Amino acid sequence: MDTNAVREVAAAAIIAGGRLLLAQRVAPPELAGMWELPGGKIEPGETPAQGLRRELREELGVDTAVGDRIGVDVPLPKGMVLRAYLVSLRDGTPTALEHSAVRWVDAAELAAVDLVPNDRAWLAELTAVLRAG
Ligand code: 523
Repeated sequence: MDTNAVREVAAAAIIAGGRLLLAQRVAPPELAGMWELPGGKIEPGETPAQGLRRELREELGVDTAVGDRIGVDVPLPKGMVLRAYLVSLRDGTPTALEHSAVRWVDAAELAAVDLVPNDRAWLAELTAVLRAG
């Protein structure tokens, strides 16, 4: 593995009908119970879009199309970076296969939800997309 490569964690802003899909984390203990944009680590050899589609199949059982980036890069420990992408559903109903629950939120609900700290960096952009849709 190229140890100099920046490892990306990709997160999906899945928006449909004016609502954003959130998933409730089960681990680690400090994040368990909080809500996040689903996603995960991009593996070596994957494009971010390929890796994010794989993560969403594994975590939610859905087929998706990955679109544009949204919001800032969020630095993570160990030289990793967290990035958000606009994603649309192509097939399937999101199911919590690796989370404790999934839920769809509108802009007002998003403002009130217990979002993981990193994902709060995207609140303004997510709210703008939800209000536009
Ligand atoms: N985040 C995060 N927000 C967010 C995601 C998808 C991930 O802050 N929306 C953070 C949480 C972890 C790191 O990014 O510090 C890796 O995310 P994780 O654990 O969801 O990635 P996986 O599923 O690829 O990790 P492994 O279980 O270790 O394979």
